[in-house]
Amino acid sequence: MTSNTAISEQAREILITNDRGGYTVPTAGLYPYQWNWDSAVAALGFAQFDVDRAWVEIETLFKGQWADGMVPHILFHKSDPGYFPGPDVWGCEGPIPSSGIIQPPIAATMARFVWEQDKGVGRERLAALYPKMVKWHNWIMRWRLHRGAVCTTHPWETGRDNAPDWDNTMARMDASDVGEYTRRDTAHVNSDDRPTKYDYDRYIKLVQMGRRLNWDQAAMLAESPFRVADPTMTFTTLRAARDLQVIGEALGEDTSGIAASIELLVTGAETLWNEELGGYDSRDVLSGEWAGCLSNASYLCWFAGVENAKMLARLRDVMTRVPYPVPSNDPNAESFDARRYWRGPTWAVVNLLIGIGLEDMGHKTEAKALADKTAGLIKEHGFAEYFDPMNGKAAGGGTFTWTAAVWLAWAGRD
Ligand code: 9WN
Repeated sequence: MTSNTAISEQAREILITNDRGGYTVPTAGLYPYQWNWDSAVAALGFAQFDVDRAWVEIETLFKGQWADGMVPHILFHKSDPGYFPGPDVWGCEGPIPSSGIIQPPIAATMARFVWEQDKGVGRERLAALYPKMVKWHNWIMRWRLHRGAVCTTHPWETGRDNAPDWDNTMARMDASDVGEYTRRDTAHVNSDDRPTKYDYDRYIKLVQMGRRLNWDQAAMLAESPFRVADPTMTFTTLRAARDLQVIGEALGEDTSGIAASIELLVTGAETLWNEELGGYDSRDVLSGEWAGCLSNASYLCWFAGVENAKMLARLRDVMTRVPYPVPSNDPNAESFDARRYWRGPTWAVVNLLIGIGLEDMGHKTEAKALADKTAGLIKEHGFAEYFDPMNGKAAGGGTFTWTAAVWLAWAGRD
């Protein structure tokens, strides 16, 4: 059995190898660019052995911030034909070629952790980032809110691409005119582990619409058939607001605007409670329909500082019933698929966020159990993109940046 020290050495090596100079790629080949939430987690990983490099990761991400405050989900620093859709398909005009959508805003939370790692050195770097992070937060509050919950305008925004949460909404979309295109993901990994063509047609259709509307938020709001209030966006935005408040106060800033955001988001989070499901769910704001999905994002309530006894009971149950928790979809659901991306597999990165929340909210036993189970998964099956929750087998891409970071910062800690 490989020792924890040797695994930590491998994890550091992955971060260093995936470093492209100021930013890391999630994994070579499959994802050759800088992804927003992957990068925030990479920063947390780097902070365990190179705090300066951790700051650089977040600073590079914010170099891609648009004038209106939006921070894109992908920054295409150097064009690479290995990924589709690339910069030519998105047609965006930010300071760095990019996509036109966002991802879960966990950068502020990770920046806070990096700063806490070394407050002396970090203060100046944090102070420079703070107004940019607030600007992005305000952009989300301006463009993505529905009854205080945060909406996603594309499945890719949530980072949970093919989660069953979007099935009803996607079924109402007509993508018959999307045209020919060549996917690149299935050239890198097994197509059974990836979203289907049906899903991809709709992903691309939404990109084509955004481009036609020049990525104008008001126009997209009026025209897009895809607008879903979801637990990932809502809980991570609420968490970011709480961290921005702490950071702002430490820097001596006026945080009253952030306090107002927190209040609104707390009420918004409760609009995601589906009593019939007995869990936090996604709701289509255009049709008013519940998705009826208990996902790993449902368990991000504690990450957002939201307590819920029913969710805690569910978590305890899933942790005993499922050999390698937390699955991205309820194993009892009809849509459950143990290997297909966000329709069943366990993601170490979401376990990290759930674990941080549990720890913060005083659920130490559950937090420790989840960290240990995640560590076991990585020890047995490597730094995979995600894992089969039933047998633990690795799936998707390998030598994954965020899985390495999860090991260093949380699961593999003594
Ligand atoms: C689209 C990079 C990203 C993650 C997402 C994950 C996957 C991209 C894709 O990879 O999404 O953004 O092409 O499948 O779903 O969470 O950030 O690791």
